[in-house]
Amino acid sequence: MIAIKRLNSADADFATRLDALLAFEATQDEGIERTVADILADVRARGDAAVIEYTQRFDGLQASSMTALEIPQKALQEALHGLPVAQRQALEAAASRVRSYHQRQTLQSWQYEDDGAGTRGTMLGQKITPLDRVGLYVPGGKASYPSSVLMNAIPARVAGVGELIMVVPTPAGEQNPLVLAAAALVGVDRVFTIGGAQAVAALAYGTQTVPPVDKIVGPGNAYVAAAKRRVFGVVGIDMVAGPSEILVICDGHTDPDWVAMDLFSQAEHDELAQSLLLCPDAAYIERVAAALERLLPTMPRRQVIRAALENRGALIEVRDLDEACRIANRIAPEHLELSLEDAEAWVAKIDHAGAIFIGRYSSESLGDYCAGPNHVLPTSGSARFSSPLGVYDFQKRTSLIRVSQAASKTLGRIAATLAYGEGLPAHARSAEYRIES
Ligand code: HSO
Ligand code: ZN
Repeated sequence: MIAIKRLNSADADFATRLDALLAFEATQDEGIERTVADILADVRARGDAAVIEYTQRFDGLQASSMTALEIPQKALQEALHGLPVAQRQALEAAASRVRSYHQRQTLQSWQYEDDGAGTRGTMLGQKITPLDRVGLYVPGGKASYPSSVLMNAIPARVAGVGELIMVVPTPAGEQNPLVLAAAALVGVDRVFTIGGAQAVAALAYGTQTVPPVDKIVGPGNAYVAAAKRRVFGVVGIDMVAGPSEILVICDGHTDPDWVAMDLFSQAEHDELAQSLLLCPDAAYIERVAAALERLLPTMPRRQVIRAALENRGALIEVRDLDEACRIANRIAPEHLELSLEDAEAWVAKIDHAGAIFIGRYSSESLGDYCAGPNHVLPTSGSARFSSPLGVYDFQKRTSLIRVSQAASKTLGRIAATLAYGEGLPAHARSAEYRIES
């Protein structure tokens, strides 16, 4: 039996139990923080030599120089050409769909003439510029996802980022050919086989060999997350993502096996992943529960799935679909499936979710790979205030101000008055010089 929690929104303790289920704080481990601070300082001071030492210590990878830790372009191309045809085609199809979705996100520069009374001839605007250089962190080992290489690199490329530097740890030298092929496909400029806090430090501060970047994106373990948090300010970072989450709202008319497998799909990522079902039909919930039991033994990753379902999963009976939507908004899940009749009509009721999958055929797994939208999404309720990774994360906005002579007098009087009010007379005089001219 899978000990997945059962909740009912009609129970008196429902709110408390839901809160307990959602409580997830990426704990800041003292030990990790100290280790990471030391590594960052050391790489900042000693550059390549420190990165080489840590890579040997943590990944068991011997290198006489940083050059030995860089994968040449030729090897990336070979990885791409060496892929089985089906994988190559799938990767290309996914990349092209993700590209075409993200092209629609590009921000455009704009400007307007301010021709109000006394300000004629003034132009105001916003100029959009891509970041010069971005670092992409790709985790090593089992959490190394080629799809994440596409999801992080493509929006950067679409934004027009000048240079993309990827880091990927290869413990004991083991490289993932699909990851390298994805890097080649999206045109990553340089790839280093380094990881952990030392790789984040190298990207943030630069070393003799690794050029310093302006922003670091991509998922990583607790050390990488801590390092990203610490270098924030020196460089930009994307977000510090928590474990994957899926919330399915079902009306009780979808094949229960589909819903069970959708719950498994995120559960198989991580023992702390969260899979939730909201449904008004108690009998249907039992059918899903039975499907979970029957299908689990067939899953190669059943241990991770079981742990996730038992740790943070739940089957939740609700009064009706309206209530389900209210609870979904409270949860603000990373992924929300509306497995409903006339699903599109319910989208209006959802304000907080990273991505909404509309209708019974829109399985969340399609969004992970190839639907088009980004799979880097806000987790742990942060969809209340943040958005999927996108092209706009790789573009900056610069304000443009061109004041006409006439407007300098009109605006000068307003500015000078406020400046004297703030006790900043140099500001006031600077504005007044133009009035007096
Ligand atoms: N669901 C994950 C992304 C992913 N799934 C990659 C499969 N591969 C992020 O929420
Ligand atoms: Zn996934």
